[in-house]
Amino acid sequence: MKCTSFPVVAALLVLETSAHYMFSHLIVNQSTTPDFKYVRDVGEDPVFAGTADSLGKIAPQFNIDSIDITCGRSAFASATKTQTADVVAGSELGFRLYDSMNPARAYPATIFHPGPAQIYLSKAPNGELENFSGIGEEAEWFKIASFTSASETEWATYQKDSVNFTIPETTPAGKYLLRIEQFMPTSSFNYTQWYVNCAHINIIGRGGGSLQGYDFAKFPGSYDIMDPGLWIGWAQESQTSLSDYIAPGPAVWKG
Ligand SMILES: [Cu+2]
Repeated sequence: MKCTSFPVVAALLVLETSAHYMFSHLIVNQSTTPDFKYVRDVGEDPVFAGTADSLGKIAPQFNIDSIDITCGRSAFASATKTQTADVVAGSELGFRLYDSMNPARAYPATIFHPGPAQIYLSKAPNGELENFSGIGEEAEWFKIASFTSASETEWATYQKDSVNFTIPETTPAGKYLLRIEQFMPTSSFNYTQWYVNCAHINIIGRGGGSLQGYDFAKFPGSYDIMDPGLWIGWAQESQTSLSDYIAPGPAVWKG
């Protein structure tokens, strides 16, 4: 399914929005926490502003050079009202899609667009998450999980309602932005759809892992639309094996 950034045909628009989603729930200790309790709330795509069922919030982004690609649309505006979840290093966390607990909702809460999902951490300077946008020089993002292909023809997270991963056991203790990105690479130039959200977490643990020499990412900044991991025919129409897919960004840090 293709996505248009402008509502050219109303019928198409309805179909397309049925496929969108956002990661509003953090999963901690195997429980799904409330919408936007630990995840920064986001603004609406103006095209869908004021529509029911948060269509404006779940609408994808297309511009990898936008500051909204860091944590979602206008997410920094929610920094002071986002709570911080205590998390023990070595434990499993997850992001769950908006309203996946309500099966009565008109659209399916699954990762409907085929593509990879990746998880990043960036430590808040001075432990002040409320003052940390995750954007610019002070943000040093390192990748802790990358979900690409499950087989030659299937993406690992396709049609799942959550993405689960482990915080490396030796991650230095402290307050972090935890970022999820899921996107649909396309063969149409600069048409990759992005779903991005960030949670506030306080990592507790013995630490000891070294990030010295790690090639930190910047959002925006590190991703290039010319990267074959973003702009290719890897989506469903592709004949190429997904096993050959290489995700953008630095290596996964294992602690
Ligand atoms: Cu779409």
